[in-house]
Amino acid sequence: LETESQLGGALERDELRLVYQPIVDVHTERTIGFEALVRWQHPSRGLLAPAEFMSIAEETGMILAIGEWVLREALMQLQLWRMDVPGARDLFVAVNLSARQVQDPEFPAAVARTLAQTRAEPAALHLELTESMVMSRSDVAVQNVTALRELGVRVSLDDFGTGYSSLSYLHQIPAHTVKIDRSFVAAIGEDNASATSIIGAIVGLGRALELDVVGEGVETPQQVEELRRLGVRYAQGYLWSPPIAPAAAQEWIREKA
Ligand code: G
Ligand code: G
Ligand code: MN
Ligand code: NA
Repeated sequence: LETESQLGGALERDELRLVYQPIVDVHTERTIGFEALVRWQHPSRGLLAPAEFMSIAEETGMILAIGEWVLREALMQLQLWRMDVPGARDLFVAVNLSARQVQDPEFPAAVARTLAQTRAEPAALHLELTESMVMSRSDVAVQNVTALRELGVRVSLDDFGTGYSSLSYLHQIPAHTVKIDRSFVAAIGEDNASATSIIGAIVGLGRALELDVVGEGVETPQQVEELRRLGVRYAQGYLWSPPIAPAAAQEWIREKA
């Protein structure tokens, strides 16, 4: 309860932060974009990860205001980098959505407004959603995703392969990118033939449906070697970098974008 009332004031007190994890092309090893991840600089408990406050944010509905802040902050940051940092011109930023945002009929209009206000290029914004946020075809979520696509925004299916009906989900949601869940990547090298087969099958789907494929949670050179062999083009993970603060990301762009 205390956390709940404190979270209520976190936006006004400017306590939220974004950290950025590079997403790389596994052939060139160049950074092509960043996933933005929210943190709460709590007045007494230090820097909190989403696991410690996002469920409260969801339950109370504060997630809508937080989500708007995240979107605006990520796009403002991207614009600063694109204007000022050599190598940043073609970067994208990927923002995670919550179920409430995806189900909100006003969401596409809010995204359009934020894009206009920040003058960000729609294609430089990737919105990540998960299967559980988009349950049925009649859902407003499907209409929202279609409207977002029409704005020129790019849609990523996060944690792909872990839902109970990934194939029907892929059929319902017109996405640009699938992000292979890190559990499949972690299983590489653990003598797990099925993980390799599943990743290979996702790559095949990606080719057939013209989707970009990103491997998540890459921690070892062996894992990225196997992803390359399987035809996965993009990846992120601790092998390259954990999520980092904006100043460190800016240095990263100078060197690696
Ligand atoms: O950064 P970390 O690995 O702790 O993130 C844990 C989870 O929190 C991830 O599943 C991620 O998708 C989610 N998350 C991180 N940032 C945001 C955000 O800005 N909005 C939403 N809705 N979820 C986020
Ligand atoms: O669910 P989503 O894919 O949005 O989650 C992103 C989360 O994964 C972030 O909390 C981030 O800190 C975490 N993450 C990023 N790279 C790695 C990695 O290489 N290994 C592990 N275990 N977690 C990672
Ligand atoms: Mn994500
Ligand atoms: Na994921």
